[in-house]
Amino acid sequence: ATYRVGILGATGAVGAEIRQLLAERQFPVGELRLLASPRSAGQTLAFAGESLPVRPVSASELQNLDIVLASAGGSVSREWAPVAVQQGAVVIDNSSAFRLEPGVPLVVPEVNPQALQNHRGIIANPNCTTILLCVVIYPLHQAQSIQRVVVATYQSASGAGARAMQELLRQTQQILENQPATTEIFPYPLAFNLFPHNSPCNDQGYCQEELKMIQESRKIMGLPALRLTATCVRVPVLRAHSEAVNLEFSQPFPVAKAQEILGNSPGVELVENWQNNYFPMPIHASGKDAVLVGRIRQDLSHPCGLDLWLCGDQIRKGAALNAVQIAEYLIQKNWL
Ligand code: 2RA
Repeated sequence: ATYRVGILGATGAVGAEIRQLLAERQFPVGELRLLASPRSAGQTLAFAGESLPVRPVSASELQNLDIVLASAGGSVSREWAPVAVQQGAVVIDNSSAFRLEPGVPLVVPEVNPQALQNHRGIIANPNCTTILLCVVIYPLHQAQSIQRVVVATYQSASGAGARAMQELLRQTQQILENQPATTEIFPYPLAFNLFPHNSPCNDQGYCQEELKMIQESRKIMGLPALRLTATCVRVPVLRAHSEAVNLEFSQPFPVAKAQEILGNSPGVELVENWQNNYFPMPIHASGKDAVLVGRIRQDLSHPCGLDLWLCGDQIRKGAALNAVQIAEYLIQKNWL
């Protein structure tokens, strides 16, 4: 069987990665329709040896599709995902619009694929930082319940889109030429700098990005009372996020056991060489499917604590790959 697939947000970094992954993974595409907001439509993009037009999204353009992979921002998803579902498509949405809604599965295929069975047309792809975290900590949680998570993120420019990556490159050039770094996407210069994630803060001083990690991790892992705190930071890296993670268990968790588990977990690659001080780096995680994990060590401040470090491609596993894997799973289980 083949499927009529729509990419909504086809001109963005994640949309481009989805198109590439559909080809790379030989997804059974019968028809590919490229859609974007009216301001982004008009160009043509290549797929399977053809040049396909990027059309402005509309109700009629969303007819006769089986799967829509959406990554065009929350407002576009809120407006058009229900229209696509009403017309018979299953929508896998990368925006935050529906992630916490009851009845909308929020899924990392390596963690909670069974949640897909009860979808009602819309499936939410989690935030990139949450996907990378859950892929790594869930296998450890299955071995011994996690009591608390403390995570600090080092987030690449790509999380703010393709234009943000261009901004980092431009600012770097400007600074090397002794020019002032100009800002359009980010509120502050990112080149040779870093800043706490600039999503809006609530009255407890947590920004939206940090709240996403807390709320989404709880929903994905089915742990509504999970104690998790996060500090999200934007760093001058192009397309891979890194995260420093501290886990607290109720019993000591042997490092060797954690390394053995993670070395055999789906979607995870152990990169751990203490002698040579060789650990996961964004330059090595970029372009890879796997989340790289290393620096796994006993927390010296707590007998039941474990520290680890991870890097994962924000555009790929953090967004596009996770969404395509969800679509593959739906097909495999005939849950479309
Ligand atoms: C960011 N995770 O990195 C958010 C959105 N992709 O800004």
